Amino acid sequence: MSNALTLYYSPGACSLAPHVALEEAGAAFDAVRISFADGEQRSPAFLAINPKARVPALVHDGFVVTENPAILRYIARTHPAAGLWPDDPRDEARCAEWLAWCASGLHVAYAHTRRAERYAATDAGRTDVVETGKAATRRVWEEVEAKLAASASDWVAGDRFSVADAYLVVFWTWGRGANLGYDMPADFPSWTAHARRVGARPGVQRAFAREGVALP
Ligand SMILES: N[C@@H](CCC(=O)N[C@@H](CS)C(=O)NCC(=O)O)C(=O)O
Repeated sequence: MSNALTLYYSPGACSLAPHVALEEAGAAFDAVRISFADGEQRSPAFLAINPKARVPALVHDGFVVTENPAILRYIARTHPAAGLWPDDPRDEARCAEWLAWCASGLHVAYAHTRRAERYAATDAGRTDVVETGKAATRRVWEEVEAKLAASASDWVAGDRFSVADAYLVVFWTWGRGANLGYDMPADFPSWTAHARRVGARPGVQRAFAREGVALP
């Protein structure tokens, strides 16, 4: 059996998390770029891989995994030597907690600011969704900052880098993006210190470079 591993990603999107994880795992993989500008996430070829029309999608010997928490766990499980998933039960719970929060809290709050058409049908409704979403996103970003400020560890789940750190750094990059326009170092200093620790890692740097995303 071949050992083909392919990540479908779009530059700067949430697929940057598994991209980082694969590089940190030292995996041999193909990175296939999906252009949102060209609507490639809705192309028949991509819908055959992920009918949800979203990245990331990971394909391993024909086995398709979607959804960041599942993909990140799968990468960690299939590359155990990289130690990307904590061993200690409490660190593991913390890692799973961060993955869930990133997917259902940070990402969903942000989606209201960027993809209002998913949530309202009228101009007035969309304006309200964006404004309410921006307030909700700011609150959740402040919650992340408070957690990191209170943490004694360099990493979010235990005392070593894990897939949770790979996921969290994506939202740091979205914070500095034009849509939110936060001054991340000034307003979120503990999160910025964490993002810079993540960004100092060679595997992280390879993934950011391939996607053309500036390091924290
Ligand atoms: N719950 C999914 C969300 C995936 C998702 O929303 N991906 C975005 C990029 S960050 C996407 O593919 N958007 C394409 C679109 O909205 O058309 C996960 O965590 O993997």
